[in-house]
Formats: sequence, structure tokens, C-alpha cells
Amino acid sequence: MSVQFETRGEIALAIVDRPPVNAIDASVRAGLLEAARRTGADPALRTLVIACRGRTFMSGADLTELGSEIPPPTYTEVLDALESCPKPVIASLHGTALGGGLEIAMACHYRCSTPGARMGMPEITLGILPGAGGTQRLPRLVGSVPALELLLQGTPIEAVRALDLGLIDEIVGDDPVSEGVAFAARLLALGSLPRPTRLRTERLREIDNAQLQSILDRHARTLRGRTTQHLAIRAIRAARELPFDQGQRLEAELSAESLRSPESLALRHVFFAERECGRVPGIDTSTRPAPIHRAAVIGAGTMGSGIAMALADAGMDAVLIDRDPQGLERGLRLIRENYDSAVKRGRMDAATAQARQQRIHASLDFEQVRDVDLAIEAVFEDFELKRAILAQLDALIPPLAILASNTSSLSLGALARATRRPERVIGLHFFSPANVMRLLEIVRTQETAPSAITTGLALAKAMRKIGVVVGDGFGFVGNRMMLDGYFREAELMLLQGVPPARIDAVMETFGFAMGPNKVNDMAGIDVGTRVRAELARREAREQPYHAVSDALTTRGRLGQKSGRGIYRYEAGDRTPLHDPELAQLVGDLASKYRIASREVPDSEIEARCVLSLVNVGAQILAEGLACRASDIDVVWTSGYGFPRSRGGPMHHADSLGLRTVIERIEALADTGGGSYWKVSPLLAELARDGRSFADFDRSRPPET
Ligand code: T1G
Repeated sequence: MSVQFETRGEIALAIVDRPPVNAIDASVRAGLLEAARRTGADPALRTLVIACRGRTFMSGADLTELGSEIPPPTYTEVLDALESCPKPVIASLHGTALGGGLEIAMACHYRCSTPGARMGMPEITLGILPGAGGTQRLPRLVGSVPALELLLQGTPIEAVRALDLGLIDEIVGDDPVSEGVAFAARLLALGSLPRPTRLRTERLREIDNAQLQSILDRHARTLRGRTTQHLAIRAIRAARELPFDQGQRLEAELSAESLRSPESLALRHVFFAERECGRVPGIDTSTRPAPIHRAAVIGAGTMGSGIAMALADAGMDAVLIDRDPQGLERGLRLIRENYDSAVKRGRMDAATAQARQQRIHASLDFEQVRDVDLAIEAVFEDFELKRAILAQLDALIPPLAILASNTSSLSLGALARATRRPERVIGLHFFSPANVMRLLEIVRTQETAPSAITTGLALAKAMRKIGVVVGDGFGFVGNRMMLDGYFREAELMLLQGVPPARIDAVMETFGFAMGPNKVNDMAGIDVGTRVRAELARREAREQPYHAVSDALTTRGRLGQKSGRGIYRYEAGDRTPLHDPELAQLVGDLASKYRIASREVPDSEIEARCVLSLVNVGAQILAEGLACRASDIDVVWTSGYGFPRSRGGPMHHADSLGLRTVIERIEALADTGGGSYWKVSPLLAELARDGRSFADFDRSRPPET
């Protein structure tokens, strides 16, 4: 039973207990409806308190219930029963009171919260408009403008802010049940009466266009390419313009519309995909990760310093080691600057920044690794150098410690064989900046032990990153798809005379925050050249293969950092400017590779960039280098800027239909890609059988 009803004298208690996050399903709704009715009908009861067991108040509707007709009772039935209860109904919040959970609280007459509670409407992050009266009650409680802000930001607010806004009435102690009962007793003593939120219209205001525009501007970056915000604006305006019931009916229509949208299907796919990728088929869930309290990072370059920060931010001690005193000093300076700017931007307070820096211990002495639980090498991408360092670490660190490489291209298996503990060697492929980027590719070899993999996953979770387990193949998952797909096609189109700015504009319209050429310049064109040089030792590729980038590197045009790359940059300015010299360079290469210039329509630019990802992704799945198609979607949405509102390349392909994808790929065969546009066998097989990548994932053996 998800809701336990009990009484404490004249106070009724409805305690929701549906682990892990008290997501609201029919059993919770039925329990709350029953509690409201019993309290209303029982003369011995004078008030009802709703609280939750476990780590949090209700964290929203059960997402697995959405998308089809939800079983009775409806939210409106439950909320109307709570709001119209003839006795005061109180919600006692703790943990994260989100979405439908906060909507239930707002239908109550009074709200108290523990000091650490956070509350918000994250629906927009799922492409959903709240559908349980939230868009009508929230503006009545906090005012129209703050309500719209909360709906568009999606991120929860702290209890203090909620009190300030009028969303809650009191901050109480830490135990939501006993504190809720005490709060109720105080209200009864004050003779407090029911206070239906629907009747509280004093804070409803018109939002004029200027105000609206400034609100939208504030959320422009997170709402790029999204549509749900427009539904939220209509609903918030309806709250002031329409009687409550009409406003709630309009909200229900708009919410149902949002639930059917491809945008929401994609965002919900990513939500569950990010949680699924922590489960690795074939690895026993009881395999305990090794505890990591102290870790060493070898190499104080940009990656090493970022990794040390990520470890310290997660509460671990990080030993940052570099042979070069200047290099070490540079790394420490970068760390200091990053924390200073985080404090300046209000992302953390000075004391926290100080405490985290104190967890980072810099040293020139390798001996400092003798007591670590994990050692991560993050030195220059050179095979011999990395092998020597791993062998040295292997000799120094404790026998049970985990050894990891931050390589983005080298054979991990070959590196692991340089140690006496290949079963305890994993790849931890961080993305720059390592203290910010959420994705962590956890690379395993044939020898890697399950406990080493679960340790990598636990480390990712502790660092608030998304760990995706991938195989030890050419470029792992992300880089392979970027080099063999997306960027390869973008480069080929440059050789066919398509201006870089047009390619970037098409992909930014598709939803990427930045087009491939701008990303190439930002990341450093030489980085790609070095990765490809190492990869070329493992597998050959049909030429031209990133010929433009390699030629730019040869000429020292490394991108933003050298002021010239594919674009030109004024000193101290990151605005990409057209560079006529590029056309000359590209023209010479095109004639060298006998590539004719041709008209390439925008639709073809998008298809070549996106479908190349899908085709290579299918190949990676067939080779078993990714556990699921949805893992590939997580890699691309959390590490490579693929728009979440399209769900990732594999989900996007499913939304197009795999037969359509194949037709389009076959149509691309004569776009001058040589033998490139061959449909990968797995994609062909799925389409032939009328299946999707989602079907492919469902057919995978679950973790044991
Ligand atoms: N529905 C179903 N399952 C959910 C869920 C939900 N709302 N929230 C979490 N889970 C599962 C999750 O898949 C995972 O499962 C486990 O719980 C732990 O989650 C009517 C329509 C609450 C902040 O958007 O943001 O209300 O992988 O790993 O890091 O208008 O979960 O273990 O099998 O994320 O501690 C609005 C979504 C819904 C909140 C906890 N609510 N959840 O984070 O744990 S729409 C949300 C979260 C709505 C109304 C509308 C986070 C969390 P498994 P976790 P966590």
C-alpha cells in the first residue's frame, strides 16, 4: 500500500511510501483521495497532514504512467478533494518536491518544509507542461512572473527562496512527519481555516510583452530549439484571464498536447536512458565497487587539472603529479582560476572553493601514489609515454587499487598488458573541461573485471557525471562516431565547396549549440590530428579523411587558440569570422583528391551529418562496443552536444523510422562519399524486420 493513513489524536496523517522517489501513480492518488475523504467525514479529525517516507516528498508523476490514459483516480479528482476538504490540509515537504508532487502540495491549504528541501517544476526538462493544476495554482501562490520563471527554469529552488516567494508557509525541523504534525497543531491552535489556493487571486498579474521577452531571454540558452515554453506562457496567462476551472481545463489540453510531442518523447527517452546506462548487461548488480577515497592524477595539463577538480568536487582527495614544476604550477593556477571564477559567478561560496582546493595535493614525486585507491594517467596522447607511466604506477600503487587511463584513442588493451593487473585497468575518458562535462566514457577490455567496471560507474555517480560503459575499439563510441561520421561528412562538404558557416548554421538549426566547424576550432584542430595519427596505427581509413583539418594543423592554424583555424578570430574574441584563405587551402585539397564542387542543399547537409552518426552507431552496436542504442544517445546528448530534444542520434532515427533512414542513406550514396554510404548490416536487419533501435535494446539480455 503506497499511502498509510493514521491518526494522532485529532490530526490525520497520510504518509506516502513508494520508493525510491515516491513517484505518483494510481495507488498514491487513490490513497490521498481516501485520506481526504476520511478526514472530511470523521468529526474526530480536525486536520490532515500529507508527508512522505524515504529520502524525498513526492518527486512527480510516475513517468512510466504518462503517455497513455492514466488509471483512475485522476489528478483533478484528488486535488479537488484535498482543496475542498472542509478541514485544513497540510503538506510537509522534504527532499525534492517536484512536478506533480509540488502540485499536490499546492492544492493543500498550508505547506511547511524541512530546511534542506528543494521544490520545483522540472516538467519543461521533459518537454511536458504540468498537468495537475500547477500552472493555475503556482501563480496564485507566488505571483505570475515568478511562476513563469519557475516553469521555464525547471530547476528546483531552496526552501528559503520558496518561503520568500510564499510557496511555503514555514520552514520546520528535519523530520517531515513529526514536524508536519507539530505545524498542524500550531495551525489548529491559531484556529486556521481551510484556504483553497484556487480562490487566492490577489497575486495574479498581467505579464506584459517586455517582461515576457526578458524572461524568455534569461532562459534562451536552455530553451534553444524548444517549444514547451510557449504552452507555459499560455497557461500562466490563462490563470489570470480565466476562472480557475476553465484555466485548469486549458492546462489539461495543453499538457496532453505536450505529452504527445516528439520533443517530450525524446526528452523522456534521454531521462530514462541516463538512468539505464548505469546497468551493464552481464554484470551482476551485487558486484560491489571498490571504495575510492584518495586518487592520483598523473599529468597536470588541462585534462589532468580538470580531473583533479572533479575528484575534489566529489569529496575525494586528489594527488596531482607532474614531472615538470612549471607544468604543475600551470595546473594549480588553472585550478585556482576555475574556483575563483566559480565563486565570482556565485556557483559556490569561497569556503567551499577553499575546502575543495585543499583536497588537491600537488607533487613532483611519484612516491605519493603509494596509498591511493585509484590512479588516473592523463598525460600527452602518446602510446609509449602512457605505457611507461602505467607500468610505473602499477609497481607503486597498492595491489587492489584501480589503474585508469584518460586516453581518447589508444588501445586500452595494449596499455593494460603493460601492467600486472590488466583486470584492474579501465579507461576513464573524460571530456574537456573535465570538471564540467557530464559524460564519462568508461572503457573496458576483454580482461577488465566486473568490479573495476562497477567502480568506474560508482566514481561517475560520485562525480555527478554520467558513466557510459564502452568497448575498447577505435575511438570508443563518441570519437568514433564523430570522426567516422559527423565531422567526416562536414569536412567532405567543405571539399565540395560548401562554406563552413552554412554547415554550422544548418546543424545549429537542427539543435546543436555549436556547428562542427566551430567545435573543431574551439577544441583545437591539432587535437583531432593527434588523435587520428594514433588511431591510424590501429585502422586505416579511406582518403580523404579529415584532410582539411590535418592540412590546417600542418600550417599551424589550430583554431581559436592560434587565432586561425577554419575561421579567423580577432585577438581576445571568440567570434568566428570568415577567412578567405581557407577557400584557397580547401580548393587545393579538392583538386588533389579530385573532388568536384557542387550545390549541396541544407536538407542534405543535415542528413549527411546526422545519418552518418546513425549508421556508424549501428555498426558500433553490432560490434558490441556499446551496450545499448540508448547508451549511444546518452554519449551524444551529454558529451557531444546532440540536442536532447531530439533524443540522441539513435532515438532520432527511430522517430524517422528506420526504413526511411535507409532510403535516405541510399539516396546519399551518390553525394561523392565513395564507398562510404553503405547501410550498416544491423540497421538493414532491423528495418527489414520492422524493428527499431528501441526494440533492439529491449531484446538485450538484462544485467544479471
Ligand atoms: N517517474 C518514474 N520513475 C522515476 C521518477 C519519476 N518521476 N523519478 C525518478 N524515477 C526513478 C529513476 O528512473 C530511478 O530508477 C530511480 O527513480 C531513482 O532516480 C503531473 C506530468 C527525483 C531528483 O521530472 O529528477 O509530475 O534507475 O537515479 O539522482 O504535472 O530522479 O533506479 O530504476 O534519478 O536521487 C516531474 C524526475 C514528472 C522528477 C532523484 N518530476 N526525477 O534523483 O535518483 S512529470 C520529475 C528526478 C509531472 C505533473 C507532471 C530525479 C530525482 P532506477 P534517480 P536521484
